[in-house]
Amino acid sequence: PLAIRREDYVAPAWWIDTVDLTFDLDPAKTRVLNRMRLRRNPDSVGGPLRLDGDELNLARVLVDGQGASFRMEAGQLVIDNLPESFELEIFTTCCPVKNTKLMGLFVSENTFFTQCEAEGFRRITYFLDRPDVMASYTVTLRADKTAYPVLLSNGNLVDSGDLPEGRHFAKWVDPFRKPSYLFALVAGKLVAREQRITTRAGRDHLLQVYVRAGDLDKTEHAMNSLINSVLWDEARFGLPLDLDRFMIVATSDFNMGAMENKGLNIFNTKYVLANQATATDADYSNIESVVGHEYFHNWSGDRVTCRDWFQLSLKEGLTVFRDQEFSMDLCADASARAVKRIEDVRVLRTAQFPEDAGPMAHPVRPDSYIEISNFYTVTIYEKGAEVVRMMQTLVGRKGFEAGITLYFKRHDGQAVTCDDFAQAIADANLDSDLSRLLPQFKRWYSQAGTPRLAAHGHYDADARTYTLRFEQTCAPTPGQPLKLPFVIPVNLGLLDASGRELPLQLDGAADVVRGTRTLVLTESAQQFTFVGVDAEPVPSILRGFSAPVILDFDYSDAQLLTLLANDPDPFNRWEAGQRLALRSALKAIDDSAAPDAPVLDTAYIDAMAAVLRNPTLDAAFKELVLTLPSETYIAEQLPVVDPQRIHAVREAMRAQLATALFAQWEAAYDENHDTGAYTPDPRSSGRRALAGMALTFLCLAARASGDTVWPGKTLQRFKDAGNMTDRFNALSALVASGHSLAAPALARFHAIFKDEALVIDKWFSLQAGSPDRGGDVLPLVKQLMKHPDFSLKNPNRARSVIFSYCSANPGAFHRPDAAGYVFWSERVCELDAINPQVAARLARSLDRWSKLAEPYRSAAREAIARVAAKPDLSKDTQEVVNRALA
Ligand code: B3K
Ligand code: ZN
Repeated sequence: PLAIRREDYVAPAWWIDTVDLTFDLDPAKTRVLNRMRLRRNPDSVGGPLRLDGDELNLARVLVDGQGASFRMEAGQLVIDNLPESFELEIFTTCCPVKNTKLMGLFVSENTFFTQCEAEGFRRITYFLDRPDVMASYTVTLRADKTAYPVLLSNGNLVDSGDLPEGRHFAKWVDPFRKPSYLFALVAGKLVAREQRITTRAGRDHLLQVYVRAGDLDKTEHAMNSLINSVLWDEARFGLPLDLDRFMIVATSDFNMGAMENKGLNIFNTKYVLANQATATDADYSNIESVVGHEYFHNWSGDRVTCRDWFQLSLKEGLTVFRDQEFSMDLCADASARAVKRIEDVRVLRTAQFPEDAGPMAHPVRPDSYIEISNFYTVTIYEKGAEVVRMMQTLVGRKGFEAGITLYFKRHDGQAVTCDDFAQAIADANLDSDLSRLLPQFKRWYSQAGTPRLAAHGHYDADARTYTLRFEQTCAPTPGQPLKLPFVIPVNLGLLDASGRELPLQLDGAADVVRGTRTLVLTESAQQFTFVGVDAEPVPSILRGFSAPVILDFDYSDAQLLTLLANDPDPFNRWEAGQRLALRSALKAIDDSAAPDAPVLDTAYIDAMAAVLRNPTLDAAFKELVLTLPSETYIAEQLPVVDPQRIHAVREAMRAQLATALFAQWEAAYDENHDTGAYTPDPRSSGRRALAGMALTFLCLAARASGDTVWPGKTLQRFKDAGNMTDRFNALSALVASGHSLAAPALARFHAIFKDEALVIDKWFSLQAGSPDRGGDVLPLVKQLMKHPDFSLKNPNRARSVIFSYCSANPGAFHRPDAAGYVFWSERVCELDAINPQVAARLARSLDRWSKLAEPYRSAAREAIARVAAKPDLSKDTQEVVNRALA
């Protein structure tokens, strides 16, 4: 397959002004009548009309009402010799019930849904299926009234009524021009939770959340999240809801989380449905983020969209940043905000940093792709959000809001580029560092790879100065051997030895800052000298994770303990604990001479005990501090990775924490397990998280000591729990400790929730992700795939078993006998024939194969090569495995 390159962008030869679609919906054969008005783009190089199409049956093409001659070329419908402007009518059919790719028009549980981003609209009709072609849509849906009572599309319902033979119709008009990827329709038996709201601008809106009839009692949280999103975007950025009616519809068959179709967001049920009996605190919080995310796209994506798919982060990075800010602003206090920030950074460092160091590394604005679906990545989304966040750091919160206002004023209704975005933020802040450094700042868009920032401190007692020297480097990535220096905002504070914040005065500058100061790095090497420093300070560098870089600083253990105990910046306080744990882990992994020696030293254990006992710290923060760096994160720090060794060392650390802190875990459980009537707010969910962690460690300790009290209590907790969070945490504690009570608890859990698909996903995923003991997880996973509830066709279910094993359970997946890799290659091939997007995502779980130690490395390579050799592999999976082997 051919690579598409960013440099090759050319404006479309034709514009489509209006689209009038009529659907006769039938699962086996849906008829689509597409009538469009087109005109030549005078600013283009010209050429024939080339319309994209995929798996369509073409019946008729009329130009201005006359049969027209056309040809098919590489799947495109090509028409020559067209007038300057004309009406084009195309009649096609497609087969939604056979659409297992879930792109275009598909059927899920007898309901029609669409997914068009990025290139799914061409599976519905022939079209200029590219985001810079924006048209006005009128859509008429016709279907059997009993089977499909609800008929939805974008915009406003302008007409509806009955048709002969038990059929009916609905006609929708979208008041906004949009690219084809934002088109949507839904038809089926659904019910809606409805809410009318009046916004501060004084406009009335109808909000609706559509679900299957039995799920209405799980829509309150999604609705509240939607209301909060509408109010927040208006209050924080002055961006109002621009539609009379805003709809969310849930489907259980969906490739990703959700989709921001104009006025008709379609969601994976996982990010809509929640009540306290079926959803965990994490589910509640994800629903809030995803509902917010899709709603915020209404401006950052829909009103202003991408010129081409290389600009994907224009809408995704910005919208992730917006949903992060939304969740942060909903937090009641600074501690909850810090917890949210730590969680976001953890995702970035455990998923995006490895991507940036692996075969799929690409810039936030990529230069080429074979299949765009492969580029809905943590780099485009999460790193893209960090790039936007750095802009905010450089221009300040108010300046950033002014930049956003200018961006939407300048580009409303347009399809634009990442350059246009950065330019607008800079132009609204002409005397900022961002404006001064804009071309260099934009290297964050063009250069892939995670920069490494090495810092060295030098204290001069005679001069009473402290000098910090920074050196930045960035390793080569595919196609980019050499990198130029980035603009790196470094938030910094200095503490004295007792942990008090020092005033910061830069040499030669008059101003003194108390607390955090932002240093802006631009050179490969740079130094900053602080004056009036009475004793060697402890530097707190990169507070709040002010830039997506790897910071190397040769902290002493004592300095890290000082930061852990005192840093007023909660992010760096947490980070100090992570560094200490990581240091011990790396030392133990290296030290094969003493495989059974304790990994964690007394100072660390004492510090953790102090954190657990500290009455001024929130439970949520304690839970994060006590969570050891993940196996994936530890692996990233090593040049050669032995996954079994990492797993063994991390498990030993957990066993040590369990036993050494037994009394503290008991206290933590006693103090936090009763959270009263269920609410998913950060404070009480933090307490549930810490109580859950305590149970896990208490059961682990029981495993070592033979104690039966805590496993028994845990089982009782599992039975009595008043909400899914407590119930699932108790179940996980039994499973994670490998206790014999886990089996009956799992059986009971299945029996209670057999009709709740999302809970059954948790049941599968917990087992496939359970800690390996002597290679027992792979046989279990194979067993689970034979369970009557398992299905490869449902992406959530496939992910709950296969991804939980291959991507989230390294200690079980990387087997010396290579059976994990064989299993992986078989599943990738099987899935590829059903759903290439899901297969290609799974294919990425071996991204980091070349770092593996033998025998893993050769076996993994062999497995990837086996996938690559499969005939008829989708271009999605081909791109992933070929890059892995390159
Ligand atoms: N924009 C969609 C993602 C579409 C993925 C297509 N393969 C969801 C989101 O980011 O909000
Ligand atoms: Zn998005």
